[in-house]
Amino acid sequence: MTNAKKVAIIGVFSALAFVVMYLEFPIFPAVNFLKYDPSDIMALLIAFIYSPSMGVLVLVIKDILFYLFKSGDIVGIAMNFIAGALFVLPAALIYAKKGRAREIFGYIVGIAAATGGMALLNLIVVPLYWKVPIETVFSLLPWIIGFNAIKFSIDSVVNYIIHRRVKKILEPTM
Ligand code: RBF
Repeated sequence: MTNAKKVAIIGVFSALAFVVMYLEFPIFPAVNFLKYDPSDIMALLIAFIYSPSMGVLVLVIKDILFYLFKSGDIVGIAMNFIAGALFVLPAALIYAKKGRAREIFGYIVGIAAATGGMALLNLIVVPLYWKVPIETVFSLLPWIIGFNAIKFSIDSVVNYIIHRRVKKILEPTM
């Protein structure tokens, strides 16, 4: 694929991801600072169809755009990016276009990496960010784990259903 095509594809999918990130909504009232949005699906599609690094680039660009145009909260955006990368990278690296069993294993590892990694990171970041005791975060841990497990399970199911069709649509440009 030419560089011009790569730039075009990354541009289109980053823009799509940025727009759908506005749909963000909390899943659990106890942790309403954690919001679900479908934007990581755009990155996962590109990571599956083209390459993991192109998928991460989509994450970077949509998060920079969302920071500049909507949130202004660098901590929230950084957490969103790290969670997305912890999920997309293992899932796409394990899948690497090799069949349904590897694909499903990739999702499981991605969900586990993002859920486990973000549980640890929240234990460190939330006490610093809101000056609350770490015990408070421990009591929220089931909700934090549940949020990430649900978020990335939804993304996995949607990607599983649509990525082959999206690939067919993009094939004429490949
Ligand atoms: N997003 C996640 O997908 N998983 C997380 O574990 C997570 N932890 C966050 C912790 C804090 C303190 C903040 C401020 C945000 C966190 N986010 C996380 C990002 C959040 O869900 C949302 O996408 C961003 O705040 C942008 O609105």
